[in-house]
Amino acid sequence: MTIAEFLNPSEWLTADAGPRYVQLRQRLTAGVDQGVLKRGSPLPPEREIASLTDLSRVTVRKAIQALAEDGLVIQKQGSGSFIAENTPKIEQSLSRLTSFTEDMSRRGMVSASRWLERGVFMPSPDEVITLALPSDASVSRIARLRTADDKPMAIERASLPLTILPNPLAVETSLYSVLEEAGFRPVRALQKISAINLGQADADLLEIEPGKAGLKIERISYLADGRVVEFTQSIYRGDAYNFVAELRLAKE
Ligand code: 16G
Repeated sequence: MTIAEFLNPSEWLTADAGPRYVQLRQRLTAGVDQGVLKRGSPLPPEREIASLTDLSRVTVRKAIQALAEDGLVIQKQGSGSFIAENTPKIEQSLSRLTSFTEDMSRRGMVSASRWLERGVFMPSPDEVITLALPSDASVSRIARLRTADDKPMAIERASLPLTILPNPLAVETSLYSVLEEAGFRPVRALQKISAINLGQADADLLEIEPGKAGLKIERISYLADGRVVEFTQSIYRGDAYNFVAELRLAKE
C-alpha cells in the first residue's frame, strides 16, 4: 500500500472519534507499525500530509509534534522530520490521571488484560488502613497482567471498597470506565514510585529475566469529596516505561 492510499481520510478519519490531530497521530503510528512508513526514513512533508488527508497544516503540525513527544518522530533542524529507528519507550505523564486503557489507546495501541485475581475478599491490614474500611467490611480486588499490543507491560493489583465497586466481576476491560459509569471516577491520586529488581514470579508474567529492573508503583485515588476509590499496587517493566513529570517553579 502506498502512503497516499494509507493516508486517504475516507479510510480512517471520522467525525466522532475524537480530535482530528489525535486520529492522524494514531494513523501515522499505525503506518509505522504496518511498515507503510519505514523506520529511519523521512516523514512526508507537512504540506503533503495536509493535502493527502484534507486536514489543515495546523492539525498536521500538531500531530507531528505529538509523535515527536512520543519519540516516534525525530525533528531535525533544516532537514524535516524522520521516523525513529527504534521503538520508543512508552512515556507516561505523571500529572494526568488516566487509565491504562486510555494511555494505550492514545498511543494507538490495543490494551488487554489477563486476569490474575478478581473477587471479594477479607481485607489485609494495609487495605483496611488505606481504604479506611469499617472493621467488618470486605474488599473488592482485581489483579491483572496488562498488555499493550500483546506485549506484557505491567502487573496491577487494585483494591477498592465494596461501596465503590460492589461487584468486581463487572470489570471486563477498563476499571476506570466502570467507575465512571457508577459516578466514582477518581479526580485526584497520589502515586509512589520505586525501583525494584523483579522476582521470579513477576518476571515470568512480564516475560523478562528475573533480576531485571522494574518499577513498583502504588496509586491511591480519591473522589472529589475525599473518599478513597482505589489502592493499586503495580509492577511495570523497567524497559518499557518512562514516567515523565512536569515541574514548575512554585509561586509563593
Ligand atoms: C492505571 C493506574 C491504575 C488504574 C488503572 C485503570 C498507574 C500506575 N496505574 O494503570 O491505578 O487502576 O490505570 O486502568 O498508572 P483501566 O481503566 O484500563 O482498567
